[in-house]
Amino acid sequence: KKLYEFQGIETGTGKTLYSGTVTLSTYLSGSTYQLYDTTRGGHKTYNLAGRTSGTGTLFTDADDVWGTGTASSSTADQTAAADAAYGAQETWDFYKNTFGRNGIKNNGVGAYSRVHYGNNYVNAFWDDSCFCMTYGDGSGNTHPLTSLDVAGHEMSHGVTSNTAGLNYSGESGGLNEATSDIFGTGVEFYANNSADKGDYLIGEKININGDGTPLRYMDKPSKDGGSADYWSSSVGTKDVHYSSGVANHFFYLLSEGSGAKTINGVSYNSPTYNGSTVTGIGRDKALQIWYKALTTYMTSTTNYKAARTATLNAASALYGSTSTEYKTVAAAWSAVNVN
Ligand code: ASN
Ligand code: ZN
Ligand code: CA
Repeated sequence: KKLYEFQGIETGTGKTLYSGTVTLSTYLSGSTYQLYDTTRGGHKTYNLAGRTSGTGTLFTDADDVWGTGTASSSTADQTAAADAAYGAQETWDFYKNTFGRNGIKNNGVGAYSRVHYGNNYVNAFWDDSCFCMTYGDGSGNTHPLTSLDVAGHEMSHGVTSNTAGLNYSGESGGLNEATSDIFGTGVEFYANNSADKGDYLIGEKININGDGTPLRYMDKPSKDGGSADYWSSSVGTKDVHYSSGVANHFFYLLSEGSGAKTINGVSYNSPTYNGSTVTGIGRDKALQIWYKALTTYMTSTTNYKAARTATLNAASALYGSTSTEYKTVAAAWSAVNVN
């Protein structure tokens, strides 16, 4: 008999589908490794193995190497789990190191993730009631919705719920969705992963349309066939994933400016409503402004007009009311017809 059972933090290897080989913070209990990150609020990753309810089974492993890096339709597959655990890890680190936020509730407590939800399930979702993240395996059960931007998008719904609480309908719903696209994109750039480089596209890795095109485009949201590039009085009647376009476009313009630009090999061309030219202030400052607006000035009923005021207040608090940053916030909103 051994004197005691070793327990403790380990550094495992994740062979992900979308982000290459990454390190994962794991936990060794006896001779079994667990997909349990005690360094980030105790985040655990569970296997639903095709079920649509319950917590599932904690992923465990004998050698601390998770997944194969190849799509598999097996319900025991660890690859989707490696992507989900990596997404949770990077999202935690993004919020901590960018904004000083300690987890979704800012109380140091991690959420948990569930993968292999249902059969051919083409979505991912955050649920406030379980404080958990769930990922389907996509069509054919071979391209799970576990990319970094989707993970960051979904967990950011938890941040919005615990801060501004933007109602998930009408213009506030569009702002809620845009907040998730903005911070999901923030996570993707933050991770600086060579296999999943930062871009202003949402879901470009998960082949959700079957032809390799992204789910959404922040530089020109209408490229998805449904999203609004500009505010109009009827924008709040659209689905929240389309009315979000106005704020996604604002965020792109504030960060990168109008016109043509190539970033990490992706080409963008962002138009303006009023024909103006906007010069971006950079993504880092744009993220700080959106986060301060979300956590300090927005409420459950904030609409586009109020979001303009909230971000101007944030820019004023962070950079001053005569700053270039403040002026660019005003110009970027005007460029998406929010005045
Ligand atoms: N993926 C969708 C979203 O985050 C799922 C949903 O809750 N409607 O918006
Ligand atoms: Zn969403
Ligand atoms: Ca992306």
